[in-house]
Amino acid sequence: MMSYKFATDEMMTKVNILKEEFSAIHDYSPIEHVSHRLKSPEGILKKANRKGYPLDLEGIRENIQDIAGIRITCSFISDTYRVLEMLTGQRDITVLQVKDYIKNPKPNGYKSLHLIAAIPVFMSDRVQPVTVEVQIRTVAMDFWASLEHKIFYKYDGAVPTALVGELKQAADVANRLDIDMERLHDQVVSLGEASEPVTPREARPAQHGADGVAPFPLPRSLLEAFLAKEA
Ligand code: 0O2
Repeated sequence: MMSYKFATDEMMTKVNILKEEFSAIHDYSPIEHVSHRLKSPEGILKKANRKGYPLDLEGIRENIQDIAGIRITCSFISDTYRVLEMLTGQRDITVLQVKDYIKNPKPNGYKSLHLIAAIPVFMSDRVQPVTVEVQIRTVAMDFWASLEHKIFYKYDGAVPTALVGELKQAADVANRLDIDMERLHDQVVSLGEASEPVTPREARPAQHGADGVAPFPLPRSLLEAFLAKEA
């Protein structure tokens, strides 16, 4: 369990770096929220039993791939694929499997991207590759999945047929919302781009210093604060 906790910490750091970098440098971050959980020993045994996996350490380690779990929520569907690409492109992450339940939703309406990846955990005497499951989905998909999860457990898996139908309808509504919100977002972005006057690069005045290197632009307020301090 300790190695799974360390792997979760490492993956959380990776995701938080992406989130912070985007917030600091770009207008918005494709990552809205990130959370993590470790499956409890009881939950692990229940799943192993339900799936008929061998109930020993090796069997569990090989077959249960979501002991360490990270969940990332994004605003838009395109962001989920963008985040997946950013994570799978990192050199120390070994992609074991990608399950695309967005393109191929489960029959109940469940949508999400699942990345099963191995991440190296550096212990005092060895490097251990540890499996982590990263679920990436939109806020609307997450809202639906949380409620469906509660209902599933409330009925111990035997959800009444009427409710199953209503959940499927709610999943379709959530999907419609995702599509409409992304379309609106794209419209707003393209309107913003159209209203910005663009100066061709070659027409801009050269702003290089004596050493031929473009100066790093400092915000005016920062310069004024320095000058005021000096005075
Ligand atoms: P918990 O309590 O969230 O940990 P498979 O062998 O591929 O058929 P497996 O290994 O369970 O099944 O993989 P899968 O289907 O990708 O599911 C992994 C996790 O995704 C689940 O873990 C859930 O967290 C989530 N998930 C998958 N299907 C659904 C669904 O229909 N509804 C909701 N709400 N979540 C789902 P656990 O261990 O099942 O549950």
